[in-house]
Amino acid sequence: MSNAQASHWQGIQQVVVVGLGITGLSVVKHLQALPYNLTIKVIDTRTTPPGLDELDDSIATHIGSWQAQWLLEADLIVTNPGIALATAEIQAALAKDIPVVGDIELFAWAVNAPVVAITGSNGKSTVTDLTGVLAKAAGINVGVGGNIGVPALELLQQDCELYVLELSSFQLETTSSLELVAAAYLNLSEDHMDRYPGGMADYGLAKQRIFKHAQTAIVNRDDKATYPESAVNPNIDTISFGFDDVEFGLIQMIDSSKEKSCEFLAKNGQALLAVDELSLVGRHNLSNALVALALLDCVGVTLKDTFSVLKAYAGLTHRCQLVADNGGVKWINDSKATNVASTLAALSGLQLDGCLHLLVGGVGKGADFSDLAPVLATLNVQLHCFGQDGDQFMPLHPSALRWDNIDQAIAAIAPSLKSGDAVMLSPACASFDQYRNFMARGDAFTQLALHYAKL
Ligand code: UMA
Ligand code: ADP
Repeated sequence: MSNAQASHWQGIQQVVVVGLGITGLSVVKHLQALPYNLTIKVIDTRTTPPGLDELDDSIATHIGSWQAQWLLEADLIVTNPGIALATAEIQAALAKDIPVVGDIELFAWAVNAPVVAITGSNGKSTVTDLTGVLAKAAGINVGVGGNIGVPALELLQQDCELYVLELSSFQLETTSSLELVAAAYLNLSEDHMDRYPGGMADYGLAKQRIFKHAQTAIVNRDDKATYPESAVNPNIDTISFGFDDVEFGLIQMIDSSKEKSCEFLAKNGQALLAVDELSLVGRHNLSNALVALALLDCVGVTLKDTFSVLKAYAGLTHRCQLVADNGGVKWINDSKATNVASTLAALSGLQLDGCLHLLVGGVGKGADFSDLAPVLATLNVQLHCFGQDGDQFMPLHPSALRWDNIDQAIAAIAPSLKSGDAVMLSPACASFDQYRNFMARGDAFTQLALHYAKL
């Protein structure tokens, strides 16, 4: 460990980890492996927090409520991204100048290799995964993690040459010193309004933190909110992506092998790869591919070494995933669409001959769903509203029907399905009212799709 890394731990003896889950567990393991003989305590306000069984007996735990005294005695507090800094108990500690950080800040204190990171409201996981897959194709020993589901601190054990991190606004709130070779900010649209009382301004400010110690910002030409504010980092370089022919973009040119004009992914007007050779579906995924290429360009990867793998990459599960196609009826799992913009992206990529049965609802997180109405008005759609906030979707389209859950909706839809129709779960909401997470919701939909597709 370097002197600079050790300096972060000077004067720290008592560390309180708030929130277990996979993040809290990774933090405890990281702290235990440090050479400082720290006293570690864990607080989780849940009565049966995930990961409790995996803690060893040397860790003091307080479960089911807050333990304000422990927080006020701490030299350092490490919070799970699910804990808002605005929480009264955390504010009381901050008022006493006790530092509060997240797992990504601890990662920043320890990492010894280049890091690139991705934030934005939609597309983070796809870009993060794709960047990792392409880096691997170029022969790099790469670690991929963060909000995508592998805690960043766990990656350090792999001793990688490059780290690719997906960072949520929650994680960025508690990150101050992460040095990045490149930071991509994909887009900003309404999400997590229940966590940000100051609305979009607060949400956007949290995301801007990704640029604080980044050399290069990768930004969206169609979304000015993704550009670094000079107060955050006045010296940062900027590379943009978008659908015109500037920097990372798209160009139209004759493909000699096909003897016709085709669209190409391009860098500075030079063709990289024909769009029709990609397996990824939807215009939003062209942006995602351009960002992954821009990130890899920043770390010195020869882009053409990644093209054969980029062509074959078909995306992650639960994102506009075709899970059954039976008798011309398509069943599409887009469970990861947890906000309005991602559902709009899924709708914009659809080409159907028949009726779209769209399943929406769950936990709305304080969002305004009205932007869906004008798009739904242009489609041959039957809207099915379910879950805790299903009522909020009912005024969006005259066809709207109300169901308790997707099981009930699909049982009613299935008998009338005809060739050319599609059933799509793209709920624009979080899943926590009825499922453990969006994966469990997507798996439940897939099971129903496979069951009814067989009948
Ligand atoms: N919680 C409490 N009391 C506590 C601790 C947590 O009520 O004392 C609640 C939180 O309010 C939150 C949940 O528990 O609702 C989060 O805890 P968790 O055990 O699920 O957390 P982890 O397993 O550590 O998962 C976290 C991220 N979760 C959140 O940010 C809410 C995961 O992102 C991430 O993959 C993981 O760390 C690894 O980095 C999930 C997510 O939903 C997928 N992220 C949001 C999103 O993508 O929209 C930001
Ligand atoms: P995130 O990790 O930011 O939630 P994902 O890659 O998991 O992003 O995709 C989540 C949802 O957003 C999916 O439903 C997908 O169809 C949609 N999506 C993916 N990329 C984009 C993009 N660049 N712009 C808008 N929507 C997108």
